[in-house]
Amino acid sequence: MNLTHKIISEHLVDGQMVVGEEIGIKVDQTLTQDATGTMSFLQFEALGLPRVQTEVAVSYVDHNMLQTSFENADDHRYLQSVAQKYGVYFSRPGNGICHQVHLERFSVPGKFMLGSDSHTPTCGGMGMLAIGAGGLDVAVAMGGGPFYTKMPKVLGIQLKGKLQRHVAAKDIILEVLRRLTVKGGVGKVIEYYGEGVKSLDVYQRSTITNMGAELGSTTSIFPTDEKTREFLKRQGREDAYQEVGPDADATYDEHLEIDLNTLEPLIAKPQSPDNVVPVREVEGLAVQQVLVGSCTNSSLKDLMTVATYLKGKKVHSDVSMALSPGSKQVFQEIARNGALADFINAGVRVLESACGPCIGMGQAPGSDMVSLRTFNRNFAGRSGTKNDKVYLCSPEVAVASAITGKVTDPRSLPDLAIHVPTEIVIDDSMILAPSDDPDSVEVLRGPNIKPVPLKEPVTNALDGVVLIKTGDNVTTDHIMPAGAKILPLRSNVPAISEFVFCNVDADFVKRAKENHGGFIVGGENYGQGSSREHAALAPMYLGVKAVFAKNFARIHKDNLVNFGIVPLEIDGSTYDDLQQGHVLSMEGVREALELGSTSVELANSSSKKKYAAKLNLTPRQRHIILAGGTLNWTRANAPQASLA
Ligand code: MIC
Ligand code: SF4
Repeated sequence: MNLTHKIISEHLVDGQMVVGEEIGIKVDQTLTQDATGTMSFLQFEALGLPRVQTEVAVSYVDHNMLQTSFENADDHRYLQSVAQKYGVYFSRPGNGICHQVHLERFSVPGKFMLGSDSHTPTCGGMGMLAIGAGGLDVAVAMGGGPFYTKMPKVLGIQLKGKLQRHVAAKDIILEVLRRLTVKGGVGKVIEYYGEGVKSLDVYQRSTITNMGAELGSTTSIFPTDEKTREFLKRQGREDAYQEVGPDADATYDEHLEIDLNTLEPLIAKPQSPDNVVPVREVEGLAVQQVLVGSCTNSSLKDLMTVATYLKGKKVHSDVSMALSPGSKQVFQEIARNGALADFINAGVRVLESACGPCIGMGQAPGSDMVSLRTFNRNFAGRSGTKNDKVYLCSPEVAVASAITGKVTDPRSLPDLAIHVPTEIVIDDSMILAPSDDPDSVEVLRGPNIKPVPLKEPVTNALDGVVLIKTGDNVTTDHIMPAGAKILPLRSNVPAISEFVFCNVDADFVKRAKENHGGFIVGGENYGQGSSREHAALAPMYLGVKAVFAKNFARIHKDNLVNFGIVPLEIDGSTYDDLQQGHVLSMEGVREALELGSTSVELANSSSKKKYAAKLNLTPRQRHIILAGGTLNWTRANAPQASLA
């Protein structure tokens, strides 16, 4: 067996491990963050359970950190009180980015984690099977319910050789993205193996598993070894170590090989993480912003690398450089060992330990400015600036370019030793344990927190107009943007709904309201990117009844089902034919869902054509849509003490 199969088989509570069939997996740990967490905890409360049921549940505050008005601070207070009451650890704002902190303080090899953030796979660098999902799936998991998904294929990536000077772990995942594209990982777990693994430490492995999310994959995972033990030892958690890995004769459904010896520094050009070219192809391009941080590249090692090359130098006068350390631990270490002074001396703008600019919370680049970021996503407008020019690269490329003011191949840097401290101070004072006396805890809600809207069960006939037709690879950032203006509204669905598709089509919301809802038509990989369920919840609130797409990204499809919107697959010619404003109708939708039919007839009264739309849903998903969404279905089907 490969490692993925081993962990799934140890956690399997429902179904058969046959590719494409639905399986239920027991959840050991959950992770939530504030931007998805308020909704997730409101949903958990709606389930009516007294306490979370998983071994570990942690609630982080790292996304909504700008407090330009009362909303975010109110949400933080709600999250802190609800965590105290229901048995959840609470990582306070300032303690760091959820994935980095979880890797350092909670990750355990061989365990299964579900997180309400698409970069949950970061902990795959620790030999965990860690999958991102919508907040509602995580709420159900906190209640003890299994996580349901289709049994993925396992793509084995064999790493050969060793990275050469100034070539980074980031270049490995950029190379995978270059080869597979943003849809190449759909339906697959990516498992790394081979002799090249040994040379990578846990930070490097986690950069790779983190950005594996950009492939659309279910998750990514590495085996554990002495490097993992060393990492845990530094964290004072050596007893959590367990050797996990594939059998010597393990097989994979698909296979790829990467020769680390021949890999060179790479960069993803705007506006997609798979738009990857060698750095030398864009070398010399003037750069106006360099940002180091995000859950991909903000570890102690990354920051020490950047600090080492910045020491005694100044950031180029045309460049604004900023840094957001991945965790308080990392921040504290660079302060203790003097690297922070090197950043300050060089002219770096030091931000707090949080997602920050990665989710458009500040540092939006100016008009036509080139921004180089060590982050994982450069989707259009995500930085907060329309028509942005965001390039994704390694910390080595970032620092080399910050000094010269133009995109620079880091192999021109000298060879300096990078000292990563081995003795680190462990201080968990920013992680609050849950209360021993839950009855005494009052859950505090501010006026920004509105109840979760529920949907009526789906009707037998669905009709309406096509409200929008999109192209391929539309991201949840297109559907439901984030950023400093919109993110504070995550716990207020009526308010956030006003921004659906706002950067793509300013009239979408008006049209949806005038038509009392309707349909969305999408291309391939519809809804890729983040796990934000607001990309389903807000359209549902506006009356969207069904989405027709060539195919869907995994998490977004699950989120549509969770909120009772019917996802239907259409072929290329149907897609070509359907246009915005067309009036569509489907008869017998409930019957089709009840009988398990795989197709319904879609009539287009504008073009007078009829098509077949495919219902590619598991029996469980059909029941959920029939019930009007997961909350209704779970409440009707699970005993109240636990959802197990
Ligand atoms: C992201 O990187 O897009 C986010 C913000 O972390 C999202 C979660 C969210 O939208 O709250 C993700 O990756 O799931
Ligand atoms: Fe935060 Fe960016 Fe990571 Fe998402 S990708 S969790 S916004 S740092």
